[in-house]
This record gives sequence, structure tokens and C-alpha cells, in this order.
Amino acid sequence: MFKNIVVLTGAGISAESGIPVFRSETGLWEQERVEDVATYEGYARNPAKVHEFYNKMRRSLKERKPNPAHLALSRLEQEWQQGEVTVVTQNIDDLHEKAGSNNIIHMHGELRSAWCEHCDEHYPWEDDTSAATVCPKCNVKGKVRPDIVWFGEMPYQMGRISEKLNACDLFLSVGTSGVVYPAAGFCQIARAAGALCVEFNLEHSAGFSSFNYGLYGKASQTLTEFVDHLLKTGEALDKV
Ligand code: BV8
Repeated sequence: MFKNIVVLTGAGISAESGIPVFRSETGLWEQERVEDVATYEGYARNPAKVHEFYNKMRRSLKERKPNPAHLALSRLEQEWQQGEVTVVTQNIDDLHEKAGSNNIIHMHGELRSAWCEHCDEHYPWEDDTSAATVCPKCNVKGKVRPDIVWFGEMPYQMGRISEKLNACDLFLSVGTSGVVYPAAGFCQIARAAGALCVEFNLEHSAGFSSFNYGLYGKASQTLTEFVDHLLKTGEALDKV
């Protein structure tokens, strides 16, 4: 019988809500070089470009809606009585929140947060950021950056994530290509802790061999069917 559940999500869970994934023919990394927009060096080289890259994403968030995959996880959190459901997301959008999930860890940061490099304060942020932005806490101008974890930077709440992984007996990975670490290594930690590990993707992720099995297709269908069955029977569906 399962008790604690950890769900790792990646860009694929938001694809059906119209947010582009990273690694596909039409993916984000086809339009921009990772080095230019998702590293501190790229930000230091051209802050205006990086501010604008995230400003565009943040503006478009307002009209993005959660899809059935996000809603299935919110229902799972609400209706699962046997233990805790934790969503660990690599995504910087707010679709898990909009779907009603509460127990969420944004390990790569959030578009709707900003971070002052001068006073190290993180705070909710809805507008654009730029070199002209003044920190509402320390009043220093030009030190407010997008609150996003770039390559080479430490993801957030790794201690808490590791606790959840070591205490879970069901690990679901939804819509991630499994190429970015440390997230790509979470399945092995959960597996070693004795969890059943299932991936939900369009195709095998890079880490598919670490999972007990995968359910392939659109997460709005595969994950919804899986959660329905889990809530009804307490069992894990192994084919859809
Ligand atoms: C760190 C922020 C250490 C910006 C992101 C060599 C080997 C191994 C590791 C490394 C290495 N060299 C460097 C590293 C470490 C590096 C890394 O892993 N690099 C990789 C690329 C080799 N990692 C880091 O730097 C991390 N930090 O290690 O710090 C440290 C230690 C001490 C002190 C300081 C530091 C930081 C990583 C975070 C980087 N930031 N994003 C932004 O979000 O814009 S990563 C970026 O990729 C996003 O966060 C994204 O979430 C993440 C993963 O991408 P996915 O979510 O998987 O998206 P992708 O497009 O790839 O795949 C989508 C999937 O969905 C596909 O599989 C597709 O089939 C599926 N899909 C599509 N539609 C659907 C679907 N599935 C179901 N239904 C659908 N409808």
C-alpha cells in the first residue's frame, strides 16, 4: 500500500497549456542559446536580453491555464488520505498553483518571484524586471534579477527534496526529458528508498531505465487515468 507520493514535473506537463518545452524542434532552446539566457555568465554579459527573455514568459503566464494533468495532481493532493503528496517541479510557471496544488517545491525558481542580489531578498513579482528596477527592500537599483536557477547554480530546497524522496513509496515523473541534474537523478534516490517509480512522457526519457515502467502519451490522458485508478483502488495502473 502506498503512503507518501513525490511527483517530479518538467516542461512537458505544461506543454498542453501552450507553454513551449525546451528540447524539441519548436522548443525554447531552438530560439535562444542556453548559455545566453540560462546562465549567470549570459546574464552578466547582457542583462537586458535575459530580463526580456523572462519578462516575455512572465507576461504570457497571465493567459495560461492549467490542463487536466495539473488538475489530476491537485485532486490527488486533496483526496489522497494515506499520506503526503509533494509536487517537485522544475517548471517556473504557476500552473500547479492555478490548478489548486499547495504542496509544491519550485526547485528551479519561479517567474512570479524576483531576487535582489544586493540584499538577497526574494519576493513575489508580477511586472517586468530590468536594470532600472529598484529593490523594494533595500532600495538599491539594478540588482534585482529573475528568481530563476540557472545552469551552475544550486537548485532550491534540495535538503527538503531529498527528505521527501527518501520517505516516498511512489515516485512519478511527468513530462521531463531527464537530462538536467540533479532532478534527473531523483528517480534513483526514490528507487533506492524502495519506491515504485513510473514515468509519464511522450517517449522514453534519458533516465527511463531507472523507472519500473513508463506510461507514454499525453500526460493530460495518461496521468489523469493513473490518478483516477490510484484514488479508486490505491493501486498503480501499469498500462493505459
Ligand atoms: C547544479 C531555468 C550544482 C531556466 C533550468 C555534465 C553532466 C551532468 C550534469 C552536468 C554536467 N555539466 C553541468 C551539469 C549540471 C547541470 C546539468 O544538469 N546540465 C545538463 C544539461 C548536462 N545542472 C545544473 O547546472 C543545475 N545546478 O548542478 O548546481 C551546484 C553545486 C554546488 C553549488 C552550486 C551549484 C541547475 C539546473 C537548472 C538549470 N535551469 N531552467 C528556465 O526554466 O527557463 S533547466 C531547464 O531544463 C528547465 O528548468 C527545465 O525544467 C529543465 C529540464 O527540462 P524539461 O523540463 O525536462 O523539459 P524538456 O523540454 O527537456 O523535456 C520536455 C519533456 O516533456 C520531453 O521529454 C517530452 O517528451 C515531454 N512532453 C512534451 N509534451 C508532453 C510531454 N510529456 C507528457 N505529455 C505531454 N503533453
